[in-house]
Amino acid sequence: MSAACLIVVDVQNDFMPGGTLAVPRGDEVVPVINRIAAQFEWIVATQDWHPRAHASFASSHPGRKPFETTRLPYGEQVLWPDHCVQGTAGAALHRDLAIPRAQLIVRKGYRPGVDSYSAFLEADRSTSTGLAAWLRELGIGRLWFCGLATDFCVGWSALDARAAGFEASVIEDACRAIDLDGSLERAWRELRAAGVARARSDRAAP
Ligand code: VGL
Ligand code: ZN
Repeated sequence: MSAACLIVVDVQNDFMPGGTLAVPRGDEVVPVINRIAAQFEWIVATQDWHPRAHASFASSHPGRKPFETTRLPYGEQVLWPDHCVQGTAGAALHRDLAIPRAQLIVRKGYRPGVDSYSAFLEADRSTSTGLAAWLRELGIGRLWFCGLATDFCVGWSALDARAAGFEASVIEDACRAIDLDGSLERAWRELRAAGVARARSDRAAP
């Protein structure tokens, strides 16, 4: 049987209560993830990692406000408050996140004009982060997803994982959602349709 890997998505200060793009109760995932991570041999973390004035920031579009949408060359884009700017304290992983054995950190969204919710494919839907090939090279076939936010970076990553041929589960109580205009319900519907399992942390084990 193929190996399993825990994918810890965007557990960063700007997504925590008090951060610039706070996910409600986002900090509650930290102790849950720490508990799960102790059981996994393979762990990957992701970090949203935007340059200043990134195209996904409302502040880069005069007259536009956070949480509105706009069209970029690759399609529809939600405009966010400035968040996870490269090298800032807001972009750092939460200080209590305890995943010392994580082997790889994937940074995404670092091209000025392209967002990337997914850990696998950027929002242009064609530029690869290289993660799928890295996992395959190591014989990893089963992925468990946790972190922030369920309906954006976690959900998109799990969908792309399935599309790339991995088994994928989202650990519901190790995630929290932004829930913008029904995005959480939509995400769960798409995840189920794609064959992504919905799991609880007490059952999450490699
Ligand atoms: C995320 C919105 C913008 C996420 C990242 O981590 O879910 N959401 N950038
Ligand atoms: Zn972002």
